[in-house]
Amino acid sequence: MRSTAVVVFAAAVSSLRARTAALSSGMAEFTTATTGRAVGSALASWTWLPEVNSTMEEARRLLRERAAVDDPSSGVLAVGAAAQLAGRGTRGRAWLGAPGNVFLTVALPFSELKLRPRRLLPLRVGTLIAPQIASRLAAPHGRRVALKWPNDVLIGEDKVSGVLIEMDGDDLLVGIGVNLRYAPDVPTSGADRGRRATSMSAHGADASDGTAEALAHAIAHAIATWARGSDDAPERVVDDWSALASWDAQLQLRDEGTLVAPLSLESDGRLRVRRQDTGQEQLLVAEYLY
Ligand code: BT5
Repeated sequence: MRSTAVVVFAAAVSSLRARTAALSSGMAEFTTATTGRAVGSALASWTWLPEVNSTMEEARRLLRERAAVDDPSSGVLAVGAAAQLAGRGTRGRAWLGAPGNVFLTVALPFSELKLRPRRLLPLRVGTLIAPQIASRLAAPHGRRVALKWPNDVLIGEDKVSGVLIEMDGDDLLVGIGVNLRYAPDVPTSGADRGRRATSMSAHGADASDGTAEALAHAIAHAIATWARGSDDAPERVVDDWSALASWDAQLQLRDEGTLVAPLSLESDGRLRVRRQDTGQEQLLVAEYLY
């Protein structure tokens, strides 16, 4: 096993030299320029592509390929791309982006995840992404990174990252977009309206060539490492999430347009809010497929 890893690593090393310099974490486990196995890593497979329609579809394709060769080691598969042509958000909304940003999907074997209740998963994912973003910003900005329920990442009031979760057979596909270099103009009306976007580079992050791949890999590695020992206590997820949450930012219920103020996170991942129109409390459930 180990010698295979060394051979793969050696073969890939020359083309990787420039990029590995930028990798901050999990570097020793980063094995190939295009696709490969990170032996000994929590990430069973890492692929980086120049351009895709959506990393969600690429993840599905790679999972199918893996099943076809009857690869006995399932484990966490991740695929990122330098450019994404048809990125999507939840409920058919579009995810905008340009090269220099992060487009990533991490496929987790669902039945192996021990965290219960499963509704806490998207919240845990948010707590794994936010520190990866905060640690790369210029010092004062890192403290302004916050989570908006369930797992958007904000800098101040503006969205820097979004997460889309889908199921594919037994795999949970976690799609992550991060505005590293570029913040798109988000529509202010229509079905795709949303809060203002911002980028990490606008807050002092290095967004030079190679950094998107390094950040994508670091996020995938953090999620895979968590998944390997995912018997998280629910209280810990609730505490971690609550510590990072943006409690001051009001949320707008998409369908009704009503503003609500977040109050607390329930132990099953639902968010308790107060409606601005009636003053009544309400529990929000994230729309995920489980
Ligand atoms: C999300 O949806 O925030 C999930 C985004 C997931 C994107 C990743 S990229 C890799 C993977 N492959 C994919 O095809 N998708 C995933 P939602 O909460 O529905 O937010 C979408 C809304 O955010 C849009 O309707 C816009 O209002 C706004 N938006 C679009 N692009 C944005 C961006 N780059 N930054 C901030 N806001 C954006």
